[in-house]
Amino acid sequence: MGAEPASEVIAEAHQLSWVKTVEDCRFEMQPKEGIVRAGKEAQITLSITRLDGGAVALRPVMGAYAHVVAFDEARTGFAHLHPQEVDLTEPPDAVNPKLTFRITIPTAGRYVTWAQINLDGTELFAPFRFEVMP
Ligand SMILES: [Cu+2]
Repeated sequence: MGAEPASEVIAEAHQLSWVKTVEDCRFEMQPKEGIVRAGKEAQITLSITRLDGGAVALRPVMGAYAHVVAFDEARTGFAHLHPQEVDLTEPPDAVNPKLTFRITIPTAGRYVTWAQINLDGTELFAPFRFEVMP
C-alpha cells in the first residue's frame, strides 16, 4: 500500500452513489424499482459507457461478463453475483453494455458493492455504496 488517499477520495468513497467513474468509464447501477428494499428481490442493471462515447469492449472474466460482490457495513455479509446474461457467445452491446443482476438483501442498512469487469484486457473495479430500505 502506498500513501494515504486524499481526503476527497475517502469522502467520495463514503458517499452513497449508484454512479461511479473509473478510468474513463462511467458505471451506473440502476435498481429497477429505483430503490432496494430489504427482503425483496431487486433487479439491478449495470450500465457502462465511455466518457468519450467510445466502444466498451467487455471481455469475459472467469466465465462471466461481470462479477459483483456485495458487503454490509460490518463486512460480515457477502454475496457474489453473476449477470443474468450467461451466454458468453452473445456479447453485450459494444457501446453501452448492460448486465442485470438479481439480489435479495434480507436486512436494511448500508451496503458496498464492487463490480468487476474486463475492459479489453484491463480489469476494472467500480465500487458503489447504497442504502437498503426497510
Ligand atoms: Cu463471479
